[in-house]
Amino acid sequence: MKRILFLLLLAASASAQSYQPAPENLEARKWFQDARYGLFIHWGVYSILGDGEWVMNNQNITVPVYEKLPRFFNPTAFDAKKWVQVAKSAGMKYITITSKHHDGFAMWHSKVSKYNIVDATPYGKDVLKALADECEKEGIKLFFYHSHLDWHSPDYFPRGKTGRNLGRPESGDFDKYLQYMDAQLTELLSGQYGKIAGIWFDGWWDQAVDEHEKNERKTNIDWKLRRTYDLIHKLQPAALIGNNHHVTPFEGEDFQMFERDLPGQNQFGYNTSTISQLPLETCETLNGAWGFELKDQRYKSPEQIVRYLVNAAGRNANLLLNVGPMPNGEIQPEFVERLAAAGKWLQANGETIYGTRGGIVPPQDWGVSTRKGDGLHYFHILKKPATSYLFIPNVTAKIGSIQTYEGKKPLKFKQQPEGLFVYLDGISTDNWDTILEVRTK
Ligand code: FHN
Repeated sequence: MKRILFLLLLAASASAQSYQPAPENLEARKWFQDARYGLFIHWGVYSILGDGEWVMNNQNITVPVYEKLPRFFNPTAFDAKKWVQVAKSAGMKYITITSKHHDGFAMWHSKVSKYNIVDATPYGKDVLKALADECEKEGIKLFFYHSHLDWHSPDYFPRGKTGRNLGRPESGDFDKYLQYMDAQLTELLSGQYGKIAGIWFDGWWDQAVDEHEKNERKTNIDWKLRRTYDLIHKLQPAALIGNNHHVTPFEGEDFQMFERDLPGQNQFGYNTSTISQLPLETCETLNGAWGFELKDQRYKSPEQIVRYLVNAAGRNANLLLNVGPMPNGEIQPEFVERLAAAGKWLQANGETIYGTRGGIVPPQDWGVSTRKGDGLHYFHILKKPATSYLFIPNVTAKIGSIQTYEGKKPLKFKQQPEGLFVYLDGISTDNWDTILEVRTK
């Protein structure tokens, strides 16, 4: 506890200054952008109920009743090796797993609360530790998703928009809650879990001021975010901080995320923020749910997965694709098969995705482009164009050659002041993604 207080003090004095990412942090940002594809895992005791990770709030399950769940949580089929292999054969380079979701349950052996997988379940093992060790062995980087919002802690008070009918007293010490959160993060970042690629925060929005719904209970909350961010960077300077607060990034954050939308889109009302200069990531579900939902059959096809990934890369963003493992610890076969099929596509075409940045051509009706270094570009035709050629306006870079990525068939093109014409004669554009390899002079 002394060490934590000392680190908090250090972090507090750093908070006054503007954030200067450490060299290793800048290096990690580059790695992150090169990686382009990660596996999101929402897993907790809620999986037992097969009704998603919001079940506690949605069914108004009070704290003492919800606390029975850990007693049934015995995921004997959990195998970190298998999980990491699922990510690897999908072509993913990192895993982001829920260390604590909104239900407040710690999926590691926390020393500051008994409400954790080792002390409160018959399983009694630290799954994050097993996963961290396996990731390290297999060269997969590991992020922790950590919820600011907590439906279990009595000190999470004043409450936000959610978790209001869970039987907690109408009092609490928010500062104490923040210290508890920082103490838990310190546990995760103090080396026992190795080098952590980053912390993926969520739940800040629970108490954020909503312009459309002015509400006094949501004001005057100081989350002391800089204190927490500085603490993280102090413990592990390379750890990337992202916060799914649905607004423009705050000082101290290292990447920006978009939930269930490509950067620039806002289908669900979450993503009203501007696109920053930070590395970008979009997260999406493989079926319709984050945590395990027994009845959810809305699986995305391998083709949809590939197109989403390509669309993200073309907008300079990573894709973090989610699975919600079952309460026995297995990732359901419907997920595994689809991920592996999309992974096959990546084996053949990954070069046009990994290590790329958003391309010289902004997203078009027919698809997107990615860029590798300065002279090499990929045009990804995701939708059969209406004409036998592509017309791309405002291409200022001087095009040297264009050929198909598969089979290296040279294509005719014409560059005029109004734009670039690429003639597609003799090539099929009916594929998941028809890739053209373009060199600029
Ligand atoms: O409430 C969460 C939800 O459960 C899930 O974790 C997603 C993942 O992006 N984020 C929140 C909603 O913004």
